[in-house]
Amino acid sequence: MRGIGKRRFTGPNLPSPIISSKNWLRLHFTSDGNHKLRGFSAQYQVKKMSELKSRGVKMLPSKDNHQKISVLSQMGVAQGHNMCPDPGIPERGKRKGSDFRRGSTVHFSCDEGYELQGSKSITCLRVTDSYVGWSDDRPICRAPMCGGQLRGPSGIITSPNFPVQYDNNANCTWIITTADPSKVIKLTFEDFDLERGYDTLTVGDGASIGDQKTVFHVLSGTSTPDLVVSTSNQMWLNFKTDDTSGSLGFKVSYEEIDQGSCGDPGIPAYGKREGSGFRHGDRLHFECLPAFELVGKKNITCQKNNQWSAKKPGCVFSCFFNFTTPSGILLSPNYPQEYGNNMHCVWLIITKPESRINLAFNDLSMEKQFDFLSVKDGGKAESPILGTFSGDVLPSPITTSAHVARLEFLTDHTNTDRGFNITFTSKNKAAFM
Ligand SMILES: [Ca+2]
Ligand SMILES: [Ca+2]
Repeated sequence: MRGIGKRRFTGPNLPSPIISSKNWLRLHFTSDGNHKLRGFSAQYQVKKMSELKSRGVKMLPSKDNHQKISVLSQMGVAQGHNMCPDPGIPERGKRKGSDFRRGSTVHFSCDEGYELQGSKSITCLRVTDSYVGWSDDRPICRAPMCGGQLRGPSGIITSPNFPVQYDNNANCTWIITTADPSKVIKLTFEDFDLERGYDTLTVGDGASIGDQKTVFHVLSGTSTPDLVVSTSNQMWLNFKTDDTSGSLGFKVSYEEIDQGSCGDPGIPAYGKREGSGFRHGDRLHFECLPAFELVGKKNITCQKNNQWSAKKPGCVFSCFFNFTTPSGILLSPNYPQEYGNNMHCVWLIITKPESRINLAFNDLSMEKQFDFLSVKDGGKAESPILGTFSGDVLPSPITTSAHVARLEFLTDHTNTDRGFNITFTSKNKAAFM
């Protein structure tokens, strides 16, 4: 029997069953600090070597109960000594063939823009007298590997394997050239998550890859500009990773636009924009909706090098605000991103006399027992408490007895969460009778 040595499994693909070559098998599970997924479940069984004969690691079990081999169970394999288990369909791909009987072959292909890695066809083979198994694993479909020459008018570039973790020691270079030589290239960031400080995407003007004078940005972590516009009809991208720790990677889209423009940077969530020109010298002015604070620059200008003078600002819910509107929305600061540590926020809702306030919770997720939201029936710190909330159980709606409500949000010095999203409305007292 072939020894299996060390094998590593990652991503969503179910590995074939594994048979140890000795009387022991060690599993080692490693995870990094990013992203939580379901994990894995596996079963094991001990069998005499004589029962297994040869053929190594790709065996699959039959229904024959007294001769079952270790099998990974999550997909629920259908077994029979003449039938292989359903090999499934690769994500972003297709399978031709649904006959899984011994001797039959199924074929795989990938959606456009993805490459097949593994076997294009697999055959259900007899492994021993009582076992049949596929000749290989189901292949995977992944984003085109690394780099290339791309042409306009538009397209998408992703890190290798996206949306699965990228490889270590990658060094990929893309050059984009417009189809219309009088135009320039606009690059927009859709997804971006690289190991901060160690894995980078460098974006530069023209086609002199690596030329420091042409570099617009060296990007890492999760922060990106709103967009990047070239000054010529070409732009280059270089993706480099070190030898440990991967991440999700990136997805950017490009499009050719007219010369002399910085491109549309968008409007911040919970904000508004004045000015609609994106050409050299044009200025945009941003404001946030009531109760939101502007973080960043109020005004940005389109510069001669086709770049905005700054990113568009963000609008973050204020930690203190008095609402005087009959209805509105109340969010934890930074919602739906995580709130901060050591916060003590106070919001008052003051509606028309002779009315009552109703609070409906759309979302609530806080560190249980350490971060709290309390709702008080009145405007004072010592007003009676209608409810105190923590954790992630969505509370039922609350109604005050009069026209003033006070909400207080307290967080401790560690661990944050998404926070809350509450809609308030008010009605005449008579409407509640
Ligand atoms: Ca890395
Ligand atoms: Ca906390």
